[in-house]
Amino acid sequence: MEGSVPTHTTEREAFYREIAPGNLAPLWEVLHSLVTPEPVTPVQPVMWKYQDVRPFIERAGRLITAAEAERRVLVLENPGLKGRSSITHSLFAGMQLILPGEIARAHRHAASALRFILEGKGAYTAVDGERTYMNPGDFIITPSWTFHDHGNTTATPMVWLDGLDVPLVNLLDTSFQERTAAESQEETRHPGDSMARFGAGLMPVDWKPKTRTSPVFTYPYEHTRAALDTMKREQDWDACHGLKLKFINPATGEHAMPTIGTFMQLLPKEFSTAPYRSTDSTVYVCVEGRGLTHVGDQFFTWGPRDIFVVPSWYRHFHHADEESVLFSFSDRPVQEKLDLWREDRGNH
Ligand code: 1HN
Repeated sequence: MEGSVPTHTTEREAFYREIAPGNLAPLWEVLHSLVTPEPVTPVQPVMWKYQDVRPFIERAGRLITAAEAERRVLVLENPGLKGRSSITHSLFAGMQLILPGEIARAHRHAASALRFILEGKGAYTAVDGERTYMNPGDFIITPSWTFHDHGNTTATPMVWLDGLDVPLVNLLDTSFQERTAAESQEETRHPGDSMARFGAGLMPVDWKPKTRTSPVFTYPYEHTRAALDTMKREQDWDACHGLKLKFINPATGEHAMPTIGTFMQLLPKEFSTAPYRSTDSTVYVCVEGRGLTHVGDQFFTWGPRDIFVVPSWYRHFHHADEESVLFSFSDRPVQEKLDLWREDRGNH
């Protein structure tokens, strides 16, 4: 398997040319790059500092309306995947701006989306007739094929990170999308309804899930931060992760979304994680604190709202200069379901 490419001879080259018009090709010429001993990814380690991107977001706000753009999003495109609107092989990420008074019209698509709120307070996103008012650090889900629209009724801009499984959906040729006739969907439930039904360790007694996505579509930072704060008192730090939680679907105990795994981790001040790698290329967002991540041959020094990528199977470690909180997401649930996910904790 790890052998080299067979020798090229004029006879062989002639043979390859002869079979090509019949849509045939020799496997032995490409086998070594098709089946590699370990992951070989075009995804590159990369970071976007919020302070560098923010002025461009503001300019986009003057250049085009949310109405004309449908979604005013600057794509975070991995330099290893140019022209493919992807941050990793399977995932899209972008920064969305919605200005005071604007709405982003209702639509739905096969792709699942997450919103991770970076800046602003109090604009809403509506999913299936229920509005959620957004605050920094909140993680919000738009499940596959649910109508959603966003609106900013506050006096300040709102910026969030969108994470979608669009590249995966398109790899599988399973994309559908449609709009509603009305720009905004009617409110059919009160804000907080899904949290009350499913987010308090309870659920309606005869409720049966219809999809694999969490029925709690909002995970307020307040709750997440309080959980980390309480847990950190025990000081049982994982060598590779500090204190790391995954967002779950309370109805199943599985990941909150079927295609995108989402996590929040706390690193205490001056903690260095042990080197770690896993097969799911991961997008990180610093929520609080300051620190650095070593990945590949790079050091990323991060602070609040900075975003960086750790590609599949790249060994990396984090160091926190201050107590830090990192949100992250990847296609780990897909890999797990297909029995493909692997990690390497060194000896930890
Ligand atoms: C989308 O529908 C939204 O609904 C955001 O806010 C980003 C990126 C690619 C495709 C669809 C949204 C998107 C998107």
